[in-house]
Amino acid sequence: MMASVCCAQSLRQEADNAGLLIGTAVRPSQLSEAAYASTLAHEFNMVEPEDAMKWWVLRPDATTFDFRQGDEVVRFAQSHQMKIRGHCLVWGRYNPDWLTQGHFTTQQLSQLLHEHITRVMKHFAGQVFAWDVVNEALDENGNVRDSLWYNQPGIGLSENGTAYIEQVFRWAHKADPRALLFYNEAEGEGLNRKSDAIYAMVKDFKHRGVPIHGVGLQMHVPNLDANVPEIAANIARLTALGLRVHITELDVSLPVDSSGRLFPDDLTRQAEVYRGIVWACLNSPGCTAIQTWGFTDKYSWIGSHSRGARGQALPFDRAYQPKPAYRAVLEELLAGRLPAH
Ligand code: 9MR
Repeated sequence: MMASVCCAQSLRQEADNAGLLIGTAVRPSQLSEAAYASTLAHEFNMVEPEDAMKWWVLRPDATTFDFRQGDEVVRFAQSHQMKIRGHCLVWGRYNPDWLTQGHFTTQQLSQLLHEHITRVMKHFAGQVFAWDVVNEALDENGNVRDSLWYNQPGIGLSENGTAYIEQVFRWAHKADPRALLFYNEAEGEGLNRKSDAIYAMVKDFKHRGVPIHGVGLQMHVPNLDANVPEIAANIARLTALGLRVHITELDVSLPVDSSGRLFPDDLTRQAEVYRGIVWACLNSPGCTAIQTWGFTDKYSWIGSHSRGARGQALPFDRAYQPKPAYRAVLEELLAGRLPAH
């Protein structure tokens, strides 16, 4: 008989039982809000700073490291026995102006990036157990994106495909040999040209001994249409390489009308998308974490990003009440992992 949702205590407890990390992105400024903090600590066993460990927060200028916001997240997590995922050391977007407009040479950029990775990882060593080392480096065709770090002007490995990515994984491993190192990507969750390119890259890295331990599948679902069999197949091929998969940024945004109202049945359809994704992860032993990109509709990047056209993407509503999506996740966690076959 299926276990009943009535008696489950929290996502966290059921995830612990299922041997899964259940995490969410957090913003330190919200940790002082009682409902935010208590829901977070009760429901999740892992956190990831949504922005607090990015260049634009950590690096006010070329010589300063400001760890205050990151440390705040670490303190909260430690006082509630939660794991901490770090995000992200290398990303071609959202870098501070002093960096993007500094006219640095490749050699200077290489030094800056090496120093950044080393200082940040050493600062959080023993606290952050896994890092998104590189975020969103590939385009929709699977080509390496033009970026500051690759070829504009890059760190000295431009036109060498994934060589700059390999280089930063090597630096990261040296900085904190105990940290799990992830490549994190958007829109490569199912089977497509981008996910094929991710697969080819990490397979090559594994075969040549480049230190990489996992792939983060972001899983921002914009159209209530996640292809669960494809996602499961992609997770299966990645984990077959001996890599972990983390679902890193799950949210399922819904269209809202001009008065902010949802269309009928969309909360139920949203719940089924959440259910399918949790099922796909639980069905694969190498998929060890599921993380949502925020947890309450009160705070989510979707609203401003879509200029109000979409929203309500997360498992808790604006008043921290669980939505059908929450119940679907809980039910799947209660069902647990499928027996290995
Ligand atoms: O949700 C994040 C938002 O608060 C930031 O302004 C933005 C830029 O740093 O990044 C958002 O998070 C992104 C994540 O870091 C990488 N994947 C896509 C996420 C949504 O844009």
